[in-house]
Amino acid sequence: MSMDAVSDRESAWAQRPDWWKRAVVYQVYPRSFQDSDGDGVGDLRGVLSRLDHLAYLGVDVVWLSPIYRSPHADNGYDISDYRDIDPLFGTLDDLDALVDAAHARGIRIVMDLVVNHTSDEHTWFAESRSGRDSPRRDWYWWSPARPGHEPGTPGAEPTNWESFFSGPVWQWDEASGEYYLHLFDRKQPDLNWENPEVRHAVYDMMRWWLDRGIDGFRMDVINLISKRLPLSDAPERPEGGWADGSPLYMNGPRLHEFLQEMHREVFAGRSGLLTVGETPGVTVEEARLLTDPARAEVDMVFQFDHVGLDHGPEGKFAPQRPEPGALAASFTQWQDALADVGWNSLYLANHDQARPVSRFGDDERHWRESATALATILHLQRGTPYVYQGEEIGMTNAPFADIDAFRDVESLNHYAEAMARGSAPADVLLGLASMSRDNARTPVQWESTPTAGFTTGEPWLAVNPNAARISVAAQRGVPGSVLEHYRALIALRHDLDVVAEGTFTRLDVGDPAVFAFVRAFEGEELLVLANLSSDPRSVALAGADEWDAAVAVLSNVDSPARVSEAVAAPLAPWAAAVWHRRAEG
Ligand code: ISL
Repeated sequence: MSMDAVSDRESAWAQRPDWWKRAVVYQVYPRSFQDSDGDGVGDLRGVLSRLDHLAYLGVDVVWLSPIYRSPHADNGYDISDYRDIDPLFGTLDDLDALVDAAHARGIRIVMDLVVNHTSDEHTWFAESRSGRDSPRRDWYWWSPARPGHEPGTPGAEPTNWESFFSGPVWQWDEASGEYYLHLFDRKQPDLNWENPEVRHAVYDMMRWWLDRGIDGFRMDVINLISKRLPLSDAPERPEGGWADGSPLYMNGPRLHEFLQEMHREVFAGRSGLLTVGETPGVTVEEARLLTDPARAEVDMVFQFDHVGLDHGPEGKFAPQRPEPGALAASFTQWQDALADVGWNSLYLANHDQARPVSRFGDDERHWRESATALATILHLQRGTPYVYQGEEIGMTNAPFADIDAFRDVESLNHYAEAMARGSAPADVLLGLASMSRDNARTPVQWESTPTAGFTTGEPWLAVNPNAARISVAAQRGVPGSVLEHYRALIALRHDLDVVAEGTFTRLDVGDPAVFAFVRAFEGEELLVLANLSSDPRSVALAGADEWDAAVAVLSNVDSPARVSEAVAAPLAPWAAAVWHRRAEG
């Protein structure tokens, strides 16, 4: 293509309301990205200093995890002031400088929007808590004790729901004589979205940020904002204990109404933005409604099916290895479900998920191959891919051996509860080591030094010792490295319309562990073949020789350039290869 044609395409895409179909988003978890002042915690100036890495990678959008004022009970997902930056991360001026510098490189900045709950240290909550007649009392969920129970004693909680972070969702407030609801930690009280004043305060804050120049929002647990009323008990679990209240607070009756109102109040008349809802427990039916452009709710959502594949019957912290093939089947279901309406977010990693190369790949025997195979199948699906910091160099889980090594509130609460129940510490630690969110939060490995170039001080969470082997410095410019593979995948999305816009069709090649699919758009086709297992796998590809004129565009192993030859022998463990062709004429 000529340079003129390239820039025509660029500007045509830039005008489109669905520009994000061609975009790749990079998630920065600022606390662990880059420290600029030696306090051991990453900060905004640190992010600014690493923008060149993001430009090198080629990403279009950065999603910043929360940097607002916060007591950091949940690393910033507990906000005490929505209109200021936490001093740990810098100042509003630092943020403006970062936004300007990113924009100068053609990178948009999306902020995290955490409005299902605030911190208990937010002034809204302080006022709400100040007394039952406070004008802000019903900005949150307050409730008296269960009838017939002594307030503040076990069993007196208004409902029997279990918190995401262990224990009950209700906290007794002695001073005002009622309980408040917190689906997460007790320092994260839920806002009452039934109250229009709450909603309009949130919309006002969102407009304030957009006016400041940010380019959209990743909306934290946005499908929890509408609760089923009146709040009531969930069915008991057979084994007793706290019950799963999620059917009573997820995807509630007013969710779509609230999001449509938000869209009208905040996004209407603005362009070039990205909105993505984080929606645990979302079904394909709900996702179609949430992301149908005609309904004007959000551009896309994060669904959770594939990241639950390794949760065991006793939950996330008792994981089990999914069948090879489970991941491909789950992705295929979502590709098919959103084929005609809506849009997928494509992710394997974020700050809440243990590292995908350790969970779904093989970080011992086939580290490079499995990291690049997982990247290939993710980025070449139909949807918008998200790269989580460190994923682009194949960062792995960390060798956590002791409870003192963990920092995450979810892990610490889980451990405390398991100890109170009398579980064996070694068993609990094993579950945490493989599934704790802290696996995702170890500092980015920039260099092969003890603090990995992250800080000159003591890192808030230990650097993974494998920084000696796995780092940006060791991979940049090295052909075949994980980093260069990600760069190539991102470039493919920018260069080929079929990646951004093509339909998705899974091919049955006789083995569920082989993820084979075709993307097609206006006479252009892409074939992706990936062995998602640590064994060689045979491929029965009908009409393989019809692909022989196709060009091999990317592969993570040495493999024949022609499709028919590539499938003549079994695919090597975690081999992934991509071919492209255009129709004749
Ligand atoms: O990681 C999880 C627990 O295993 C998820 O259930 C997670 O809590 C859920 O996806 C919601 O996550 C979001 O909201 C939380 C915050 O702790 C997470 O970091 C955030 O991504 C509360 O704000």
